[in-house]
Amino acid sequence: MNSCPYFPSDNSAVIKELGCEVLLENLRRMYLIRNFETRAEAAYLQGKVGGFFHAYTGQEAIQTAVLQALGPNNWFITSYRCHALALLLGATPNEIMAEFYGRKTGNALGRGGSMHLYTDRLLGGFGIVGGQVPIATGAAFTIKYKGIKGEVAICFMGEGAVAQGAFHESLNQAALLNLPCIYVIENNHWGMGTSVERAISVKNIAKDKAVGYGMKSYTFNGMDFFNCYAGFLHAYQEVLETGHPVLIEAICERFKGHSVSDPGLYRTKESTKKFMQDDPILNMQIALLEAKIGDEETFKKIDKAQREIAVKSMEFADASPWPNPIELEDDVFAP
Ligand SMILES: Cc1ncc(C[n+]2csc(CCOP(=O)(O)OP(=O)(O)O)c2C)c(N)n1
Repeated sequence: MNSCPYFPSDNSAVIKELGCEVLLENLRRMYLIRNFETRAEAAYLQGKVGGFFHAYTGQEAIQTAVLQALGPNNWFITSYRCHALALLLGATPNEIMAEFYGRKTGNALGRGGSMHLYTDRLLGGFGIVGGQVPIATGAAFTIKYKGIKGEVAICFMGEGAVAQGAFHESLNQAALLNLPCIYVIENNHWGMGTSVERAISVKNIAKDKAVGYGMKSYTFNGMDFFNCYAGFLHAYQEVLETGHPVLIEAICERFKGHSVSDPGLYRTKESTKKFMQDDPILNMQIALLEAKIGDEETFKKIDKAQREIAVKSMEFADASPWPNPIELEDDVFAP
């Protein structure tokens, strides 16, 4: 088990800094992600969605906090678990759901499916474990090479990616060349059905790995929006100031199976029930109630409105046309 202390943060300072409206907007975003994933998974089970499907359910606090701390004007990249990041970066629920359904109105014109979503700042979701890490390093190189100020590249990956050679080469190069990159390991303890203890040789992943690259590292509570926000803001300001990359580990739980087809037999029902009590959305609501921001009624309304958006996106996708097979090779650059 990871024994690294979390980045020190203070809820009341974050509440004071962000204020009521911004905090409720972040809660809304988390509810949108949760509801969207739930409905999309239902659509998958109805046979409407082809290919793979990996929900971000349970991990919402991390990327929501990142967007609040960094703003959208940076370069983002992640693994196949990419629905939340696309939503946070402005891809509409309609276009994402239509992509899942393989429709022409989809985010990638119905050609990519659930693992390959894009926005003008999201360089994609990637199906090859660790495949996104060198690309993030390249984006950080571009920022430095062009002398762009006030931007970083931020790369999300699961803890499984840490064992890949691409991770090692990328972090070594980023540290060597002083590239403004934030590498984020979302440690949800499982790479498909393999536990982190069986896959990674060190316990405190960010702390123990970062030493080998001469990088700073931080460990966040990935189930806590406030801790993630304070930590990511600190790391962002540090990278902007120093130009040096950092390695972050956000410890979290994925509430669903690895993908929709994973029954999760490697975890007991009791352990799943237990860790699901540490829910990032409920955690945020408790903190907001303590600060006298919103009430149960407000939260219910937010949840319902996001549910309706998700349901509407299913209707939109259902009513959308299929792509024309003749256009299949348009925009394909490789021979
Ligand atoms: C190079 C490579 N090896 C194996 C796979 C098969 N695979 C897909 S997801 C996965 C687990 C990755 O787990 P992790 O990086 O912890 O991310 P998480 O799914 O937990 O977000 C594996 C082994 C793959 N896609 N790419």
